[in-house]
Amino acid sequence: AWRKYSAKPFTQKSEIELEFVRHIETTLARSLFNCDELAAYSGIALAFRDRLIIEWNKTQQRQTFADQKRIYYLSLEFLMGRALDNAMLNVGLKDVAKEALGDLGFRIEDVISQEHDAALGNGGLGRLAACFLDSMATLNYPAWGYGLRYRYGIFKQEIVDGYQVEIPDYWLDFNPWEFPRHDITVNVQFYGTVNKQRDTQGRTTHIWQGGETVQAVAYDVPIPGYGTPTTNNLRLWSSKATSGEFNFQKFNAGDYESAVADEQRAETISAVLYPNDNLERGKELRLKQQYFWCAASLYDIVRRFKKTKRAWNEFPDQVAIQLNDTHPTLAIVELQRILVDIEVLEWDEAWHIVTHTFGYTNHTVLPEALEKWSVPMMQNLLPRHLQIIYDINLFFLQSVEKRFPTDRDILARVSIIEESHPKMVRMAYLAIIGSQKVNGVAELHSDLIKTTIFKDFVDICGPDKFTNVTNGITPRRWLHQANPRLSELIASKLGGYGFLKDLALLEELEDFINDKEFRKSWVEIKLMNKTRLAKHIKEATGYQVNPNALFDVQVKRIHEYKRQQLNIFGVIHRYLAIKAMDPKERAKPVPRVSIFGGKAAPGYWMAKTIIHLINKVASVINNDPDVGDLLKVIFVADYNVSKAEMICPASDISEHISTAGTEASGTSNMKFVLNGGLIIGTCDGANIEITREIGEQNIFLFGNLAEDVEELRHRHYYGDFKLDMHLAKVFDAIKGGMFGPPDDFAALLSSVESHSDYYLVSDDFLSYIETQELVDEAFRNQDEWTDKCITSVARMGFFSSDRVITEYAESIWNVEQLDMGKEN
Ligand code: 26V
Repeated sequence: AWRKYSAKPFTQKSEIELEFVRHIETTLARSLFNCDELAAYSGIALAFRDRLIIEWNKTQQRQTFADQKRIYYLSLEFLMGRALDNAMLNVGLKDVAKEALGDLGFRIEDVISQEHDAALGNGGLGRLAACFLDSMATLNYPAWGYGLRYRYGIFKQEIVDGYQVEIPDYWLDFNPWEFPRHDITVNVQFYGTVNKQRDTQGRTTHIWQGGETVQAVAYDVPIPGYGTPTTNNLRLWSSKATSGEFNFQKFNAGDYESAVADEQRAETISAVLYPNDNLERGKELRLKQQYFWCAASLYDIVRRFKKTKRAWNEFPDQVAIQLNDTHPTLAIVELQRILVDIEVLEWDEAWHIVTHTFGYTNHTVLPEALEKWSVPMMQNLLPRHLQIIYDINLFFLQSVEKRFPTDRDILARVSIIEESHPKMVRMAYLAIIGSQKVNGVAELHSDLIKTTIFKDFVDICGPDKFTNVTNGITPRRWLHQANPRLSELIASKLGGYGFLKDLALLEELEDFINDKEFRKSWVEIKLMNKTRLAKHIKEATGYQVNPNALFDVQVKRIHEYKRQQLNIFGVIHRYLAIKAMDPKERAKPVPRVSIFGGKAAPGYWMAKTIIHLINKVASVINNDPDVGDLLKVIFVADYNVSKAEMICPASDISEHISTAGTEASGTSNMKFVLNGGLIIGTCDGANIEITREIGEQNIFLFGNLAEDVEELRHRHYYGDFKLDMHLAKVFDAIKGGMFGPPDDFAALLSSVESHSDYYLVSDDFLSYIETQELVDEAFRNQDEWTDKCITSVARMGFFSSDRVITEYAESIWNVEQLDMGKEN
């Protein structure tokens, strides 16, 4: 009987208009006569949200009914960006919405750009999680994301006098995409003590008592798949003081201030995203965030499993939990605790379940990023978990000792506990021991972890535990949404948008490589995208750049290993060369715009120095009348997902130039190539596989190889170091004050000159500038350049996150797609 009342999704313009007006007038209580773009955004977002909710509810019912194994993706970061455009495209109604908005007097682009980015992530790791959610929904996998609902996402970056300034990102003012579930809460315990007790059967049990309790409240975000009714759920936990007697007592006792302080302390847990990437600092609040989120998520997952009334040994057949880096490793310990302490399973039975449930993805080999928590801190905050970790370690080390009785050092090397002062818990080791599979994110990276940081574990656990799943990106956001014109052009040749669901279909584009009209449109689209970026640059920086120049882009977090310093030194080299030219010669070089963007972690001084140098160099070069259009340097402030959507389609060449062996994968490299840009890069991360797919004639590779890095560093360390002569001239210019007080950059130069050049900037400099000359050369021949671009796009099918998710599902999760029958 309820059926006839159930809500229906709209499909037509008139219906969208009706819903839009209804929301403006009633939900928002505004008059249509003062409906500005922000209100229009709110109205259309609410209309689409309603539509998502219907599919979302149905999806949850369908998945419960199907009763299959589910995927739980645990990530401290989900770098989602904007949701409206994605929602409109995924349900296939953007064109209709555009018309409807047009009727009401709005341009859809202006409305879309009112939305605040959901920026709950630092960079690659968080964006990967977002792409995975998109692919899991699109492929109809029953999957949930679990994360934290930070009140402040990654900070906003402003550039003041050439320096980065951080502004808090308060993004929750109006967020139509989240649904508070005040009825879904979990109490999470911290601190306290552990007492042993004997139960009725004479067994020892552990009771974790006292301490404080914080409440986790669920906020749900619908994740629509593309061209499917599947709308999955992203559940973000928000922290709040428990509404229990504790506060109430204090309150009644007249201790109002302290009750409020408790409240605020609890809310602090989910207040802010840590803005470091690749640097672990061991702060207690971060550990609290991790446990809070793991405990709430595990409780939720177990609760859902228990509803099925299955036996515990079926848990791994119903639940696959993927750990996005080591940040959620405590989930392993928490599940063991639930099974042993609360559900009173035997240790071995519980551990079997745990180790068949989890998978762990490693995203970095940088030693400073590997998480370790001090034992005393963990003892204080999570006393029972520390005991369990010690027990896991004990049983593990016993098994290792049995197998390697003669290896004296192996136990100390692989112990979860590092015997330092203070002792430390090595989270990656715990994650490996507690998981059934461990994967890296590109072939080189997966090989490297097996031969370096996790070598002993390959010997102990066998090679089958370690595997590779090369990263990918969702073509929905990174082609169709970011570059609608290119997507449309491709669709016109391929007979529809099927490639958005099966990116390998792009290979048919090679058939059109000699199609004149097609090539012409291709080139026009690139120019339009560059013009759009030039307009943004003009508005944001005041600098005018020529859209016909070669756009050379490096946008990513600022880090020494990513080597933005190599790029800016190269720019200075180019500038000096132009200055040294006879004015008549200056017609020769290819005009270039060097575009940088990216945030530095607030405490990372060297990264901030690099930003400062880029901005100083920009102001000198951009104002030098000798240079004109030949060279411009731009720093785009506050690089984020939305800016990436504008920048990726507008590059001719982009830079992925990390020291070989340091960038696990990289994913922006894929975004740029998919949008018809070429890349200059080192033999690192996914660059290697991109080369394999698109062909080495279509990429500009340079620099030393990963296998040579150790040897080079070793040599530097023992004094065998000579600064590259071209780089020396660049340094002389900086030291001579060409870009402001040289002291400002002294530490940066000396990291190369006198501190053994750990990132091999000098070693790769010559190769870099020579390769940049090859880029110029190639760009002069626009026809050949276009050949390379089209061929590359045609061969990028492999890098769809749909392929990635399929690999995870088949080789790690053992999860099936939901059969959508006729509906799909
Ligand atoms: C580490 C830490 C350390 C503790 C403080 C907070 C924090 C936040 C994030 C991280 C993770 C850093 C690892 C990371 O982002 N890796 C990137 O992952 C991308 C997706 O796999 C990959 O493409 C990049 O190459 C890799 O750097």
